[in-house]
Amino acid sequence: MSQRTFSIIKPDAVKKGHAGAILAEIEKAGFRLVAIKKIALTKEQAEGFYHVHAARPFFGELTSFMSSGTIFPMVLEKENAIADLRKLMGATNPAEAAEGTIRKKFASSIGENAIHGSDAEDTAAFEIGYFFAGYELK
Ligand code: 3AN
Repeated sequence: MSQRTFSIIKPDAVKKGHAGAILAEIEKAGFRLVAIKKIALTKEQAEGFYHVHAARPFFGELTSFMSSGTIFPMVLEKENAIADLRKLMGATNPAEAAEGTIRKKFASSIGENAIHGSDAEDTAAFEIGYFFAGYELK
């Protein structure tokens, strides 16, 4: 059954001019692009998005980075989308990411790691709703 997930091309990848190449990888892997936006977050908006990580030691660094420049939030659809996108992204730390993954190709560090992908159905639903209204999802 088809499933939706949420992803962000992060500021490091956008600044380096990798947004198009990352989108191409995603489409090549069979995802349908349901919706996409080009925006920049305020620090408060980044804190709201990452509220589950509020107690983590890297929360300040993470939310400063995610509000440091343009991002492309998007909604993607395919069978098994959540798990398959995580596989395509590779490990959080690019040094541990498998060959052929987006983070292996485009990420520079554990913090500046090119792409976000939802890790479960409930987080995907929250994250899609944080950035997109129902009428934007077709
Ligand atoms: P993932 O994005 O692979 O699901 P999480 O959920 O463990 O990883 O972490 C959320 C985000 O927080 C990561 N994408 C990464 O940008 C950042 N992050 C995780 N661990 C660290 C760390 N040790 N130092 C800085 N940033 C981190």
